[in-house]
Amino acid sequence: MYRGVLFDLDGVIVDTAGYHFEAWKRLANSLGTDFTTEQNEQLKGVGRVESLQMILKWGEIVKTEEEQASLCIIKNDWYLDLITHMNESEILPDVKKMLDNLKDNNVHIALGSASKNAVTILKAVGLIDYFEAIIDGTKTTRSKPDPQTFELGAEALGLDPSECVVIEDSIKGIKAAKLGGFDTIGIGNPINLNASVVTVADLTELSYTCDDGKLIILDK
Ligand code: B16
Ligand code: MG
Repeated sequence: MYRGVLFDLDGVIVDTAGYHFEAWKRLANSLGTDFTTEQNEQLKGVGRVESLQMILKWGEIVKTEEEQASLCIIKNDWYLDLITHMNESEILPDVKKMLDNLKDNNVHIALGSASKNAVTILKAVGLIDYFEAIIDGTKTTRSKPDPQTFELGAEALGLDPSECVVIEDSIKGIKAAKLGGFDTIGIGNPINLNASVVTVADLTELSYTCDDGKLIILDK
């Protein structure tokens, strides 16, 4: 049982992978290279600069640090154009139900995301008020699979990692949580996300109950 839940954002609360793909592909094409959906999969949970560096490496393109910084700004401007149209219809199935359940039962809730756009997205879909703590790419110095994101999340909730569970869709995120001593709920393919307490396709498949400030996972 857990007193706190740390949610990843992209792929758990909303599916922004398609928007990231559109913006990265446009950037890759402008640099004379391509970017595939398979490559996009590998960028899940990976921070912005590191994602750009992977795309440049795949395209065998060399850019200075300054050039990389401007390319990240261009990509993010395109990405922001796409996500400003987001609304609550884009919240993934049963996410709101779970947040309501946790809140009504005094289970602590935090966000643990690599995204620097997390607050914009949570506001756009109307979920920001559920989160007691938001640890995003603006607050961390080390990216997943380093456990810092989740360690800061537990600390902000005043809990020990052993009292929290992390909900994640990326291999790097699951690894980060494990390294930090957290249990995990994997969202997606069980082959990719092993070592979780349970892995489900989405939150509609998760059996749980909340009682007296605690989340209890059923059917594991
Ligand atoms: P931004 P998560 C991650 O979010 C995404 O999975 C990843 O594809 C993205 O590159 C990263 O955020 C940085 O996002 O460009 O918005 O700062 O899954 O950790 O919530
Ligand atoms: Mg994710």
